[in-house]
Amino acid sequence: MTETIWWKSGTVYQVYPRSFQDTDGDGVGDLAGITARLDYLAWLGVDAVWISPFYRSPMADFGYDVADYCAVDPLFGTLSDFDTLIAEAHRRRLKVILDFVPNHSSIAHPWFAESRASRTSPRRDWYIWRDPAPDGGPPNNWLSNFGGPAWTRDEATGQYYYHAFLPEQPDLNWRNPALRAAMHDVLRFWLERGVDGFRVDVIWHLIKDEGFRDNPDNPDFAPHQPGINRFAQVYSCDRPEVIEVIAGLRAVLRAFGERVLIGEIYLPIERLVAYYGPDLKAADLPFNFQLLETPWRAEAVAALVAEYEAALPEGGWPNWVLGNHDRPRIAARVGPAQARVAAMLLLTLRGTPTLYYGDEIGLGHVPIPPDRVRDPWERNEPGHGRDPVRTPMQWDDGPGAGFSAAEPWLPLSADADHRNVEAMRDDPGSILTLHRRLLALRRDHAALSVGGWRGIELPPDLAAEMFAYERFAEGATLQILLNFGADPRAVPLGEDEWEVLLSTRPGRAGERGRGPFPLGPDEGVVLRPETSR
Ligand code: TEU
Repeated sequence: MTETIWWKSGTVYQVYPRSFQDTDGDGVGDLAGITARLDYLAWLGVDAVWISPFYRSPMADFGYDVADYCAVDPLFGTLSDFDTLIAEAHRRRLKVILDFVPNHSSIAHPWFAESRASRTSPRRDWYIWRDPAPDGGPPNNWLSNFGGPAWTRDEATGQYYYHAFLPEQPDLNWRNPALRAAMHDVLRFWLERGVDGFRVDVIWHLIKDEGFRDNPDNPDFAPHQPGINRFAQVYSCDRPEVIEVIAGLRAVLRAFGERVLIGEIYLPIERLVAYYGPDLKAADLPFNFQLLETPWRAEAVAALVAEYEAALPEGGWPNWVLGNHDRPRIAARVGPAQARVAAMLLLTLRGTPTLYYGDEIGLGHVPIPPDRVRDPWERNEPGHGRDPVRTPMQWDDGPGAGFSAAEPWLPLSADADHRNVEAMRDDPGSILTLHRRLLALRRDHAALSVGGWRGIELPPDLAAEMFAYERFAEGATLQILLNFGADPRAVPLGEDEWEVLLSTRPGRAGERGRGPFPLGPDEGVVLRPETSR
């Protein structure tokens, strides 16, 4: 029997709600805007939409600082807007995944106000408070991911609180059972409203070393890196006890049926796969960010895929990510020609793909003038800010690119007049059409959505610039050939007749032939051998 659980066979599309669609004319996207664009998502052919945080928040980190886990921030609308969104999504057979931010709250959360009020407050232990070091300084050497120390001293009680991110984002204490129970209730609140799963923010951070030991030096630290990399984060995160906490979250979800738990985890493969948990009882999909970190070279990507496939635990379902709201846009990293090859890679590898909004129209790096910088990380550590990857979706060539009637909160890309959905949707050569065809192909071929994967062995001269593999299910096999280079290649495939199901170059679908396959520069193809017709 072919596995058909939606989060295995489907594609996830990430929406950054500030930047998808504004309906109330304030230059910032909102929930009603997402609802208004659901027809687009259904047309595109994705299966689930993951929405970055829209909870009540002072927006110090644009919603990753939550002041009320069960309320919609007025900037984005109301709970009733949310109920409409989910009903309309489900009507179109789209699943809705929320962003759950359990590692830290906002400093404005009432829990923190109570916790900070006194050393004996019943909620004191819901956050992480420590006495100063003997010299009065921070309790240990842990650093903030956004620059500077991870400890802030609170004058009233003389202790420091820990924050892995901004001082406005105090870390919650997941060793405390009452905090855990309160957070489980938050999950139930949204599950009861019909959400289909959660992407859990920095899930590998939830538990810190019990002894708060100093992190060791990172011998590979280079000055161009963010300051956080000065130390290897072995004690501040990725502690073994976290797996049981994640299993607890997943158990809450499973009581509601087949809801998905996706964990945000920036760790190397050998550590990442531990997050499936014993008997696959922790994260359903530990986010695989390896494509964000691997150099865009055929051999490096081929080695990565083989390593990841080999490392997965028995029954653990793979997943792939090419972009998100924290990392450079794929089109900016690899250029427009290779961005098409990258789209084919993402949507033909084995495992659930997550597509970042705007990547389907090839949005690149949008320069942000100094007076428009919004990301606090850019202010703390210039050059590391994430505004350039969070700019508004471009829908048409009207004012504000159809995103907003007002000045958008971040600038549009300079080519918005032609890099937009309206201009690209009927263009057979556009990257948007390519995405739509790839998504349709995944739906039509079980080999692509749920089938197996194996690498195709290439002669060394081809392997340097090409990555090739097969996907197979129910007796059918498809071949995927990806040219990472700018030279044409003749790829030996045996004597069978081949048929092009889809190419990154328009106009080749349906082409048939025998003998070596003529692969163009920067071209990717999905082929069907005659034996699989
Ligand atoms: O990101 C966590 C995180 O580790 C990244 O910000 C990472 O530091 C960055 O990609 C550089 O490696 C999550 C959210 O995705 C991010 O937007 C939030 O700012 C952060 O957590 C705090 O909640």
